[in-house]
Amino acid sequence: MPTRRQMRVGHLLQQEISDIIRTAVRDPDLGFVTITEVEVSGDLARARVHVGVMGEDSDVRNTMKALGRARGLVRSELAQRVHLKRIPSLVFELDETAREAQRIESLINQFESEQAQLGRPSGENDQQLPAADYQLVIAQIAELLNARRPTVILIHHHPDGDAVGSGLALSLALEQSGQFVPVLCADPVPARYHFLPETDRVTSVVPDDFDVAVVLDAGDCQQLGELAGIVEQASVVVWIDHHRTNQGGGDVDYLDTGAAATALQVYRVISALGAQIDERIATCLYCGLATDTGFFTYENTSADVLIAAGELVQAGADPWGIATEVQNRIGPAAARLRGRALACLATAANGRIVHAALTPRDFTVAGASQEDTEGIIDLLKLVADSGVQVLFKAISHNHWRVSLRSSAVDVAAIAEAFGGGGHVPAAGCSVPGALPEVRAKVIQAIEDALDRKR
Ligand SMILES: [Mn+2]
Repeated sequence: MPTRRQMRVGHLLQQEISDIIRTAVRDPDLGFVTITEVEVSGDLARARVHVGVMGEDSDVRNTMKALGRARGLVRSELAQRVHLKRIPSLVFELDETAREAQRIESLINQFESEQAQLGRPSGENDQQLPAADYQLVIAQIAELLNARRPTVILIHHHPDGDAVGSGLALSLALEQSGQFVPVLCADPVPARYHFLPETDRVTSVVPDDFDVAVVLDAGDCQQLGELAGIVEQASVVVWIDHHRTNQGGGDVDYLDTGAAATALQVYRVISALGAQIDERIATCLYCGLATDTGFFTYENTSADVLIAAGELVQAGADPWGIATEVQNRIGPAAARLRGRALACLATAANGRIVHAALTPRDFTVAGASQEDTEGIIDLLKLVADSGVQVLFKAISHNHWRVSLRSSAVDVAAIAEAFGGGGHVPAAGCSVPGALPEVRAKVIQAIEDALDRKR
């Protein structure tokens, strides 16, 4: 058992060595290193520095060699930074558990996505990794972002409160260490989120030079719309997402289907960065949490979510103000569109399916656009005993965007069958064809799913 003094010195060395490697070691062979632990001998003369290294085997070998070469430099830097009688000799050791954890996580992700493809309804039996198992990947992301390489953040097209809030929060946090990081999005920020700080950082203009891309809240590249190609251009891709259909694809994937919002994951990353959660960051993260949980009413509203929301309110987020901005801001066109959706509401499967459609004519008469459809699907939930809600929104007479909600069946699996995706209780897809056919096909798929449930 190490003494308390050994542990204290070990912890101090861990912090300082991480910082020295990040800021003072300029060896081009050095990859992404995370100092996982420093063990100090009883006489404080020797220290074993355990390191996790990201990447291929060759990256790991080169990095370990570079660390060996840097030993003298690290010790002399330490001598200037820490007040110890003598600086312990250092041995860098590869922490295989770190690589093992990464491997296991990717296996689990693969398993989950295979389950998703099989269309298996997942509910209470879903294998969910406890938050502790993500600590390593969170630390790796923090390490990478603290290295201050030119970075861009990418969020999904048709951005929602979680995408915009997560993107801006991370950009604001990175600004604290002097980095300006734009939030790239194929579409503009909807008006209801204009109250968030620095929304002009959300842009579709891609900077000439960047090295790292952080993808947030997008289930796959297609979700990035016209900016999908950016992922290929980055030398390192970090993917942070909570969609069950996400199959990974970044160099570092932090995929947590148990997280109610990407904002919750970004909150953990920002905390690991050592950034201060100020009022602006708290507002952005709270907005993400609130919008992805239907203002803390959907089934994904866990204790974790409420605890995080409480912390964010303590840090300055204003729940009433945010709810007012996001929810009570529909214009007359959106209100008319809601009316048209409710007026044509119909049911199927003995009332268990509630559906409505917005035709091109509905949009024209209401003077509304696609953006005005947000929230309409939630109105369909008002109908008692409806297990599944479906909204058909015209892209054209022969192409329909379909939103699905359910507390009874796995709508992500249904959406996937039509080439879409999403979460178990909330998903979407777009289906070509005339409305009667599209509606019949989708409702049949839901009825089949309901039958299988019986
Ligand atoms: Mn989300």
